[in-house]
Amino acid sequence: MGEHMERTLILLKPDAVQRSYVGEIVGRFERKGLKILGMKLMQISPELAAEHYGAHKGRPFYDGLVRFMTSKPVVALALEGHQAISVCRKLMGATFGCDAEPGTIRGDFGISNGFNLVHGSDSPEAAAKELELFFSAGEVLEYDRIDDSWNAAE
Ligand code: DAT
Ligand code: MG
Repeated sequence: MGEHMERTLILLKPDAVQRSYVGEIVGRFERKGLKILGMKLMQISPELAAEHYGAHKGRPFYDGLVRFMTSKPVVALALEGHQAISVCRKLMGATFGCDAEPGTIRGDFGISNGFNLVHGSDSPEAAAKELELFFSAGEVLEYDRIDDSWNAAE
């Protein structure tokens, strides 16, 4: 990976899948220039949800968040790109749909606080931990893409 290349874990939450926004949301990340290294539809177990959201344990919204995230399938994405973590967070928008700016995923498609369509890692440390939680080694592929050079930092 180049100097400023990063990887991040994105989850299309159960509301995104139920509301048929998978293609639209994956397309936004893809068109921005992020490279899909891993992608799968999966059901999150209570144990995985607890590990993933461990930092929020004890918060008033925690139980509802785990119930929501385990209620229906999600799509997990491993994305790579120049400054991928902050770029993806910008594409996602503010946490609550009612605050998120139009033009962002949350700002365009949701109005709820809890049902906010997407998760994105918020630091390199979180990304490394989360990618390992959601993907096994063989599920994240390294490959050349024809437009890689156009999405480089230079
Ligand atoms: P983000 O997903 O933007 O990183 P976060 O990590 O602070 O936000 O919170 C994780 C998720 O928990 C968030 O996507 C939605 C839910 N959540 C956070 N605060 C909440 C609240 N006050 N009420 C309901 N849900 C909340
Ligand atoms: Mg977060």
